[in-house]
Amino acid sequence: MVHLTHNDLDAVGADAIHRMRYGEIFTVFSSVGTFPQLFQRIAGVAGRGHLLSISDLGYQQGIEKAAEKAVSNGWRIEWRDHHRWEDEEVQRIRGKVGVLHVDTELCACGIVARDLLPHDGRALEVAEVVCDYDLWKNRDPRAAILARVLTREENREYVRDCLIRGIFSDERIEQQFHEIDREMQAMIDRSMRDARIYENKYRIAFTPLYGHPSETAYALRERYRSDIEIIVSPSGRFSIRSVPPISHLIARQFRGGGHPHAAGGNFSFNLIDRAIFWLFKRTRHFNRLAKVANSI
Ligand SMILES: [Mn+2]
Repeated sequence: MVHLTHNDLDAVGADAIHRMRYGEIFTVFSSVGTFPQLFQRIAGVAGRGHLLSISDLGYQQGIEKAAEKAVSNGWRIEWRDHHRWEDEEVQRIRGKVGVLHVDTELCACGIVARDLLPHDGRALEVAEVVCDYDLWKNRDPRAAILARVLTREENREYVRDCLIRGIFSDERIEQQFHEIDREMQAMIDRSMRDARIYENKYRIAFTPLYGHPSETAYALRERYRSDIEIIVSPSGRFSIRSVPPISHLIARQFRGGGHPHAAGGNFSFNLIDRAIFWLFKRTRHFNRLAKVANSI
C-alpha cells in the first residue's frame, strides 16, 4: 500500500500507526502545496487493487479529478482528515473513495488510530501525544519536543520508527531538540526585524519566513499584538495564523486552505515579485491579502 500524508508530527504519527497495522508500506510525505501534484502522479500509476491511504491532507479545488483517475487506474482509496471540509467538498469525494473520514474533533493520527487499531494501547498513546500538540492542548511536553525535532526532515523516519516502538524520547531526540531550538531563535529574531504591520479591521503582521512559521507567528503576536500573522517564503507560499477564526477563509482566496486559526496559501510570485520581496521584504500581494481580510 501507499500512504500519502502531510509532513508534520500528525502525519508522522499517522504513518507510524499505518506501519503498526500493515508492516512495511511506501510512504509519501507531502506539503499541502505539493499534495495535488503528488496525488495526480500516483493516480497515473496502475494501482492493481492496492490501497492508497491519504491522511492529514484536506480537500483542495479540483482534487476529485485525481481521485477519479486513481480509482479508474485500479487504486482503492481511503482518506482520513481533520481539516474543515465544506459539505459540497465531501460530496465531491465521497462515493469515489472507499473510506472518507473527516472529523475536526480529532487529529488525523487520532482518526487513523481509531480506524486501523482501535484496541491497541500503543497506537492510542501515539495518537494521544500527537493530538495533544496538533489540537493546541499542550498538556504533554513530549509532543512539542517531537514536533520541533520534526522540523528537520532528516529526523522524520527516525521519530516515526521510535513511535512505532512506543518511544517518545531518547538521547538523539533531546539533542536534536536543543540544537534546533538555538537555531530557531536566530531565525525568529530575523523575521521580527523584517516584519511589516498593516492596520485596518485587523492588525496584520507580514514577515519573510526564515524557518519555523508557527513559532515566528507566535513571537510576532507577542511583540506586535497582531490579530493575523502572515509568514511568507521566497516563492510566495505563506503560512497564516490568526486570533479570529478566519485563517482558512483568507487562505482559500490564495489557492490554499487549512484551519480557522492556522492555514496556508500561495501568492504565486512571478520572477519580479520574488526579486522585490527578496530585496525589500515586502510585496504588492500584502495589500491584496489585507483587502481580503478586511472583507471577511
Ligand atoms: Mn494535522
